[in-house]
Amino acid sequence: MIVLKLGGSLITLKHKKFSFRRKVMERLAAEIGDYKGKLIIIHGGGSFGHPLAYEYGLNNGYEDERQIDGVVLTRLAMERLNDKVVSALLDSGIKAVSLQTSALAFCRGGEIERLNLEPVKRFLDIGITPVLYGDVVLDSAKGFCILSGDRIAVHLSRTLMADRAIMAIDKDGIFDRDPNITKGTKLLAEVNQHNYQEVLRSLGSVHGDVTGGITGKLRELWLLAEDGIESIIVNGLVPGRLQKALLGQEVKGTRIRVAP
Ligand code: IP8
Repeated sequence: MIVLKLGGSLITLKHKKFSFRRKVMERLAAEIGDYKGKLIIIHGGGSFGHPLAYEYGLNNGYEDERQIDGVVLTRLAMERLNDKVVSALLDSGIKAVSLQTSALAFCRGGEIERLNLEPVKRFLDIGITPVLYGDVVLDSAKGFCILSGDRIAVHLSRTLMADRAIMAIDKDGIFDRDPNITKGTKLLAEVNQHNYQEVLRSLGSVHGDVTGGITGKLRELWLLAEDGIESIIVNGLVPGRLQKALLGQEVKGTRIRVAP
């Protein structure tokens, strides 16, 4: 079984509120359709979830009642994005079903406390691809929090013992330094126990994403690697890369694993 995360910046235009990249999603759906094994798909929030979550300070948890508008609007925006993703998958012949993440997942202090795996497993068992997404969820310490799609992908990969995880984003992978700031950066083919700390240091903190951007992603994936599950980050904007990754073929990207 493969866990696939479709990044929010890949399927939406991150800096234009509520802009879905329909053509990109249609092509990705066609590439996904070529993989015939069991699959769980999770997608991020992009310009549907992040601007609202940021505007209402949702990741700080419950501070004042004005945030409640933010909670309901963010939930609605994520439902709308999810509907577009699932519709594109169905149009491409993938038997996919949406699972409302905020009804399955509960957090404590931003960490997953409980995630009801039952629907995920049972849909998989009957040959249906469950689709979850980064969402605003209830938090027993903070009231609510933003649960990132990356964290869900890692949690599901670990608890359901995925063969591997694939993160499709809008970049080629992880670079030796932040390519948004520095010129002449080099793509890292692999992050392993020998370079992990150094890569983390050189990336620093990335702004504009309430769930931590590429640094947050790498931290999550490293935890997974330590549990023996390999992941790969590939550029979903380049036709064919996601398909190759799904089929287990050699592909440009960054692998995250504990090297033998
Ligand atoms: O884009 C966050 O999920 P992510 C979802 O995977 C929201 O970090 C609601 C901002």
